Amino acid sequence: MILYHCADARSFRPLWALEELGLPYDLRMLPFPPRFRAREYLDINPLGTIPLFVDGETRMTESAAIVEYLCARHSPNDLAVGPDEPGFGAWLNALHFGEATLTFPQTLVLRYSRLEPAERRQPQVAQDYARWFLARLKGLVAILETTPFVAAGRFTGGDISVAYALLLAQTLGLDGEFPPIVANYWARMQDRPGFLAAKAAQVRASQSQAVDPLDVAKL
Ligand SMILES: N[C@@H](CCC(=O)N[C@@H](CS)C(=O)NCC(=O)O)C(=O)O
Repeated sequence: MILYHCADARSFRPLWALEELGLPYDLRMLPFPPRFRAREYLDINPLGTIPLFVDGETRMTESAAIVEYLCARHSPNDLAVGPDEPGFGAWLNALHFGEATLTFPQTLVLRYSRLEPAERRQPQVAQDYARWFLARLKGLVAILETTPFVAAGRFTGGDISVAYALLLAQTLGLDGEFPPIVANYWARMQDRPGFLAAKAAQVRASQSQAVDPLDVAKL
């Protein structure tokens, strides 16, 4: 399995899943954003986005779908929730909630507060979408008030999808506004050996491949 990755970008979701599952993989680091800083990447992924995940004939570019694929295939009754389990709907919802509801608004914050050249930045847009993201955390608070994980009462790929959005929020400096129950969940997620192993793997791979990750936190 090959994973094309930029440090702490959405490709961190499949990287974390690979580490939780203890699977062998080839991690190919790219500078961010690859569309501009690694033009040759467009030859293998015309979208220019990361992740790109390759497993034999399978090619995938949606981070939450790759997490679902890996968990369903390699850990159907543990990191994935089966269709016969009561938490099945909650797990699918969490996989999508993490990306569509919690990550998407933050991409506008990233773009209009950091990525665009100074004259194109839009502080009002960045501020509005930061608020939007923080308001959407109410959905996570409601879940965590009844259970320590987002589905099935155990750690699953759904937690990887949701907690990645919290990692991005930390990068953007929004974590100080997490409600206490979310801050506690985020601390628990960061303590997981799989999370720490994924963090270490991206540092090692950046160094050995001599890729300057241009971590978004440094922009
Ligand atoms: N919905 C996709 C989004 C992929 C995506 O937009 N990735 C971002 C990084 S977090 C990217 O590659 N941005 C650089 C660009 O758009 O050029 C997913 O969840 O993987």
